[in-house]
Amino acid sequence: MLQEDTIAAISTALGEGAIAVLRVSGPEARSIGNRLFRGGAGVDLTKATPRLAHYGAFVDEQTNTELDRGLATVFAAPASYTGEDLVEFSCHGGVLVTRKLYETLLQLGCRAAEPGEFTQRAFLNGKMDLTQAEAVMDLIQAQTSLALRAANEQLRGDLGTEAQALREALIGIAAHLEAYIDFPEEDIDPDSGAAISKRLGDVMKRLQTLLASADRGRILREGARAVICGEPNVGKSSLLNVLLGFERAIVSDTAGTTRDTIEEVINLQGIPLRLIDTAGLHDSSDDIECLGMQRTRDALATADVVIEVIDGHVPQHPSQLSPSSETDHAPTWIRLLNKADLGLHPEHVQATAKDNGIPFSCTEHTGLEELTEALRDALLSQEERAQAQLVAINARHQSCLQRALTSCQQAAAALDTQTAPEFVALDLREALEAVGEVVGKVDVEEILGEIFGSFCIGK
Ligand SMILES: Nc1nc2c(ncn2[C@@H]2O[C@H](COP(=O)(O)OP(=O)(O)O)[C@@H](O)[C@H]2O)c(=O)[nH]1
Ligand SMILES: [Mg+2]
Repeated sequence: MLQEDTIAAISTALGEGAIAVLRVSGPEARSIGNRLFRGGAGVDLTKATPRLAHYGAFVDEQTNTELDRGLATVFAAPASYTGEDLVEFSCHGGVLVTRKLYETLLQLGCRAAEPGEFTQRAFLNGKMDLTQAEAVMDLIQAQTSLALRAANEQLRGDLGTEAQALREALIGIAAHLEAYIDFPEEDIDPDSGAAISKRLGDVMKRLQTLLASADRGRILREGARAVICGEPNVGKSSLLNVLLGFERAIVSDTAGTTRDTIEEVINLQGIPLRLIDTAGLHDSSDDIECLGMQRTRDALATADVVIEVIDGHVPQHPSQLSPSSETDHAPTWIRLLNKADLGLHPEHVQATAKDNGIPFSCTEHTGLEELTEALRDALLSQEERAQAQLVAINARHQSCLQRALTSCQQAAAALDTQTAPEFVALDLREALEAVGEVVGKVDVEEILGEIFGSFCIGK
């Protein structure tokens, strides 16, 4: 499925740097590239040895002026990133020189590549499945080592392999059913029915395991949301600064200093964590403060974890907050008894005895390890962190897999109630399509044609 036009792009970030890389891919890549590049020792890119860096000059053909000198590397189809003929040019990393080379390539007949088009071609030419193409982006955008590891595993094909295995299992089940559809007067005999149910149950379990990684996927890709809340002056902004390692928020003993939410991302031992400092919650008639408090409540509604800061030095006021009233999705709730350096009030000492609060001090940094551990536990379980595999699905995979699971559940229910095998087969077909979408199996119809060709649904 090779593409007809030849595309070009500047593949490195535009700015001053030691080198920049331009890429050309498509049927004319070598011939167009050869018109830009005058290889030393008479190297001709249309015939040059692939995967070898050739040194030469980049020349504007029309004016015969040299634009720069650098390297050209040819990758011959299908052994290239895109699966097509591909040439990579490395030039000096100046903004102007890079642009000039790029414009020259366009003048010579290349089309400007769309965002992601090289990877799209790699997918269309069967170099990678859709999950791997997505992983390329995840890898580029990864902010922490865990996110990077997850992206690498997906790029290696771990998720694609599992989706492929699930497809094969579903195809097997469909084939098993086929016999009964060929002989419509026969009911599925109980033994076969049980065997099919068991295989279907196994597929559903594996779908559920994948679906359970959706939260982890979102956290690794977008960062978990940790909302710092509590009454005014308890040390919320101080906590943000301690966790960030620099003075980001204004700390003051004047209540109501933080009026808007402040967001900063930190790397919590591999987990990207979006820290959100909020305006203190208390009764106030100040309009701006009330708006700030509304933002606090909005932030709480989408929190993965809530860090409630309490002034541990004084007895606790009746709380304005409670885990159930603020959110409908029950984030992990961590209570920090701050200002422990001033001495904890006896009431809070009791709370710590019941494990209901971590003694903490922003001024002396005590309790930091306990807080870090609690946050890590809240976001990724011990097991997840230690897991050899870190498959973590994204929102698109989640929607496909959820549809697949629903269809499997319907198929299982149909089997239980001994509905005609055609209906079970229909549900399986839907499940198969949904799993196929995960890897971008565009030829689902073909495979289905093979299996379902002998079916006459609706007779
Ligand atoms: N002694 C002591 N004072 C603290 C601690 N944390 C914050 N403070 C002080 O408490 C006041 C309010 O702090 P701030 O972070 O602005 O509180 P916020 O209103 O909850 O954001 C400031 O004067 C801080 O210096 C702590 O752990 N120990
Ligand atoms: Mg504050």
